[in-house]
This record gives sequence, structure tokens and C-alpha cells, in this order.
Amino acid sequence: MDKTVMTILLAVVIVAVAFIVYNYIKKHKESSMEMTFAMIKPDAVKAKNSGKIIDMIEHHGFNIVRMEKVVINADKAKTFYGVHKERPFFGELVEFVTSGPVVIMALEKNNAVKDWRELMGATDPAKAAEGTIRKKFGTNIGNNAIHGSDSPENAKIELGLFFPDLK
Ligand code: RTP
Ligand code: MG
Repeated sequence: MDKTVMTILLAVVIVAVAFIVYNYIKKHKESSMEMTFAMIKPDAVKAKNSGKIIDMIEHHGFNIVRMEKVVINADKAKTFYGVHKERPFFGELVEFVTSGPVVIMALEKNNAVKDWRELMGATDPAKAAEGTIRKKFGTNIGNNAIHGSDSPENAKIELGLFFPDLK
């Protein structure tokens, strides 16, 4: 085969491979983008810590896709915390989360569910690691400043409950 034809063929093959690899990486990157549901609870809203918490969220690389300040009614709170309905603290939990305005958010990031849980800190603020939101702004296990979905499956359910129009 002519040397020029060989060179052209080789160039075509290289461009084709580069195109396939580029698209594979792009698709892979996009598919690891995830959304989670977050809430600034009534204690933190009341204490005027919403702004500081939102600042931390943005500084940790989350994109706030939706955000709204609302008061949750008892029916919605019971659905939201439905997994805990048999627990002794269920009544208190529903009462607390409906006791005043909350800030609900849809947060987007690679590994958003896991990373948001990490930034939140342990359920009990006394056990939360330094630098976490619950360590900084939580008071006790009931008044622990924020909520975050605990799995990608629950994130979809919770986002659907609070932001039904979100795709
Ligand atoms: P959240 O759902 O609010 O983000 O909190 P979490 O995942 O860290 O904790 P979870 O086990 O889902 O519990 C939900 C909320 O119930 C209250 N709680 N009280 N007294 C208790 O032993 C107790 N355990 C849980 C907390 O306010 C917790 O955020
Ligand atoms: Mg939970």
C-alpha cells in the first residue's frame, strides 16, 4: 500500500479512537452527577443559621438546583419521616419538623448523597466530626439543624415529594 494512504488511514483510526474515548469519558462523568434532598430544619432557620449553612453547601461544591422556604404540614411530615413511624420519637419528630419554616433544597454534585451526609455529620451533634454542619449548628439529637437523604433511592423519593416538577 502507498505510504500516503497508510498515513491517512492511521490518522483516521487515531481520530476515531480519540472520539470514542472522549465520548465514553464524557458519558461516564455525566452519569456520576447525582442529586440529593436537603433541608435546613426549624431550629437552624430560627437561629438565623440558614445563610451560614448555605455558604458551607456552596463552598463544598454543591450546586443548589432548587431552594424554597416552606412550612411543612403534619401529613407531609408523616410521609417524609414514614420509616420512623414505629419509633418512640416519631411524634416529637413530626412536631419538630412542622414547628416553623424550613429551607428545602435539591443539591447536585458528583456523589451528592454520600458527600452531603458527610458534610452534615452524625445524627447526634455531640458525636459529629469537626467541620461538619451538625457539629457547628446542631444542639442535640432532635435539634440537629439539617436533613439529608440517606441513599440515592430515598433521595429520588424525597425530591419527588418536595419538588415534583424536578426531572
Ligand atoms: P435526618 O433523617 O433528619 O437527616 O437524620 P438522620 O438520617 O441522621 O437520622 P435518622 O435515623 O433518619 O433519624 C431521623 C431524625 O430522628 C431524630 N432521632 N431521634 N431520640 C433518638 O434516639 C433519635 N434518633 C433519631 C433525629 O432528629 C434525626 O435527625
Ligand atoms: Mg434519616
